[in-house]
Amino acid sequence: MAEVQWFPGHMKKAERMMQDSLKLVDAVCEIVDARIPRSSRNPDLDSIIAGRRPRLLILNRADQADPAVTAQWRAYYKAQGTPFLECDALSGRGVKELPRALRALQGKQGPMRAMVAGVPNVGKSTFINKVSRRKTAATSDRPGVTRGKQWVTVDDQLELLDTPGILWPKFDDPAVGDRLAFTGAVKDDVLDGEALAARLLVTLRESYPKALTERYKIVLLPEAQGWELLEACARKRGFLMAGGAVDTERMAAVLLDEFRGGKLGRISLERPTC
Ligand SMILES: Nc1nc2c(ncn2[C@@H]2O[C@H](COP(=O)(O)OP(=O)(O)O)[C@@H](O)[C@H]2O)c(=O)[nH]1
Ligand SMILES: [Mg+2]
Repeated sequence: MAEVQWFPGHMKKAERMMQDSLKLVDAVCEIVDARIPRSSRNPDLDSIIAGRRPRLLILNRADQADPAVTAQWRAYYKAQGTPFLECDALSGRGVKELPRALRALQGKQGPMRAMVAGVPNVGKSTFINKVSRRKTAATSDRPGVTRGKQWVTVDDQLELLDTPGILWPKFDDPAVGDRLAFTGAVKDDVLDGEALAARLLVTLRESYPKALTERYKIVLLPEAQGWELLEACARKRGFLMAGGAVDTERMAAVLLDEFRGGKLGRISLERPTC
């Protein structure tokens, strides 16, 4: 992961754009993925905001996260005094709390403007659409769709600025890069899908073995390597190539797709404690 050159020019541009836009807003909504609330926080956002604006943390995709783990995060943020909101932008659960939460953060009356920031594909545009009950912010199931600067009027009291998703140039911890890739924040075309899928299988064997055995009907030997698990899944699915070799490339794509699509159930890859 770390060796891949994947910090594209448009992300650098986006960082500059956010820096410039900061003076136009009263607050920043940082949207994170509830399945990876730590890894999906961009460390560069701290230096972009530099304490100049209050920040509301928004745990989106709560519908895909393990509810028991999300409860741990809730307790953790409360103990830390971190203002946060938990939601599911697809169904809209929790999003209507936004104006109230921003108001509490700000402690001021009158119209407010907030910038919505976050890594690619976390649900920024979907969230904005739900809050504003419009279809103005472009959404996509691929990272990197929002490119320009987009203001969306919610009502006469609130305006939101959609921003392109940004990542940061280097992951200090390769596990962070993996988690962002598992959940779809990093574009697939810069990744080795089979290696990634193999690592996802090892991760899931550790924390959600039942999800794996139920979906793919494989035996989870503790000593099996990730690629062996991937082969086992491919065999069970009948993904064979001419000559009889298992098509692990196809299985990798299917696994990542099914994981991201929630077919393996509600899974969280990070807890406040580890
Ligand atoms: N299950 C689920 N899917 C979501 C949620 N929020 C967004 N999505 C989906 O994730 C994909 C990316 O959303 P988008 O808003 O374009 O992400 P952005 O890149 O951060 O603007 C879309 O297919 C959305 O429908 C959510 O809370 N739950
Ligand atoms: Mg977007």
